[in-house]
Amino acid sequence: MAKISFSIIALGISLLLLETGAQNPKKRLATSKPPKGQCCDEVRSLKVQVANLTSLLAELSQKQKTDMKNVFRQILELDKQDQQLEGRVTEAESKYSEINNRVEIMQLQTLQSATQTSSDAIYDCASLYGKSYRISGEYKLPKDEFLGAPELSVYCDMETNGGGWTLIQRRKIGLTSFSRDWKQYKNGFGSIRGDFWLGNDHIYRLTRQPSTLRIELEDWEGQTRYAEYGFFTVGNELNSYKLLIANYSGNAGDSLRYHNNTNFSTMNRDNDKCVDDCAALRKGGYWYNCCTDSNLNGVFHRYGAHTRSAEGITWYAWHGPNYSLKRVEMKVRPVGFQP
Ligand SMILES: [Ca+2]
Repeated sequence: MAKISFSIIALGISLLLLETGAQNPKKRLATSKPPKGQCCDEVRSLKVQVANLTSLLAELSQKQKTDMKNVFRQILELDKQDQQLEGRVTEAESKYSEINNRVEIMQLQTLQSATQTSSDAIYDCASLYGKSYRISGEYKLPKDEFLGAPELSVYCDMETNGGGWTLIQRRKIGLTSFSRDWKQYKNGFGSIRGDFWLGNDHIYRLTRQPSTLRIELEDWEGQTRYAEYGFFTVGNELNSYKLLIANYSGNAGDSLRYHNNTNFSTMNRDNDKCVDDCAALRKGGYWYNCCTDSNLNGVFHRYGAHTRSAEGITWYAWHGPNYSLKRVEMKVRPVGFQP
């Protein structure tokens, strides 16, 4: 405010100088001592001008005060509006979070009711069997939005020991390499009608319900054996797909017990319980301990016997560490499945 007043005064003075200078420049230059009457007239006129300017200044100063008041009032008004807007935003935010909460509760309720009425939903080959699909072959499981699981092609065994089995692994042709990295074992690889690994994420999804694992083996002489585990579950990726099995039955011998409670390892992820790198030595992805009592994702050796190393598709309890099996199938089914 002081600054503005000062500028106005300066303006007034310069106007005054300009006016007196411009009014009679010749006269001033020409006569250094003007006559008495003329001098008094000039003083009078200057006085009038000063008075006029003073009143103008007072007027301007008054106007400025009013303007400042108005500006101040406007600022207060804006501030009030701002507070109101802020209040509305807070209100909207709390409403949004409330709606979010309700959506979460609804999702949980839907998930629970879906689990309760599991006879309607299709989770695996057992669900399909329950819907009277009785022919073994390739089926599509619908995507599971709650688990974030995409649509999935599976092979269903609808015949063995009552059917309803979802295959998680098969070895029979021998052209697909099983020496793969973590990501490939995570997502799965191979052909669902030939040799494949379903994928650790999918196996995790399938074994979220209490599950049975059945392993079927065949040697190059055409003999078959099986091992069944009444309890089978695989952790999620954060838990390195840790294997938990129990309740063995069968005629192949229990060559998975040694791998119980171990994490999954691949060529680029050594999670085994050994100073050695088992996945590299055994050339597969598996729940390696230190290292194997079975190696179902090992190297396919035609005609079984091999002496190079214990890298074949082995089940020690049946054919030992140097005999690669001709055929393997690993399959899961919910515990308490009724054919
Ligand atoms: Ca190791």
